[in-house]
Amino acid sequence: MQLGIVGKPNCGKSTFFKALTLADVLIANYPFATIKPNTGFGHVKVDCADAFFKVQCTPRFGFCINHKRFVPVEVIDVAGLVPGAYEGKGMGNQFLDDLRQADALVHVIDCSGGTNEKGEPVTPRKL
Ligand SMILES: Nc1nc2c(ncn2[C@@H]2O[C@H](COP(=O)(O)OP(=O)(O)O)[C@@H](O)[C@H]2O)c(=O)[nH]1
Ligand SMILES: [Mg+2]
Repeated sequence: MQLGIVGKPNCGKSTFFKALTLADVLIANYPFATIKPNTGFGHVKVDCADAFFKVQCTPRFGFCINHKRFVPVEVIDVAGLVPGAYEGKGMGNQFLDDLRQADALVHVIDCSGGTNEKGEPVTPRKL
């Protein structure tokens, strides 16, 4: 299963990706720090059926520790989306190509308003 991370530039997509995968990626306060997509694996922790059988399983994918199964999920972190991308602005539609394979998308949102639609840092909105 592949999960795609989407959102405007400079909103924290690579930060979220790094937290999920522990991969060492460039995180920077300017738009389009990520140009080539980053891919890595995160794990979803679920109860394993091996507890019922009172054995320790050895799964082919991911791993199992103390009856907790860590199911691998591939994550892909791409360049940001800007207005006019369809006309070739920013990274154009290239990021859509990178994301096409994903089974699900996670939309990262900058709730602080500290980044404008082009990914440039601006004064955060007062709440
Ligand atoms: N205040 C704040 N800054 C964040 C948060 N997540 C990321 N950042 C900062 O936002 C900037 C852009 O982060 P990055 O992950 O490179 O964004 P991307 O362009 O969407 O991949 C960096 O300076 C990060 O340190 C957050 O939750 N809170
Ligand atoms: Mg990034």
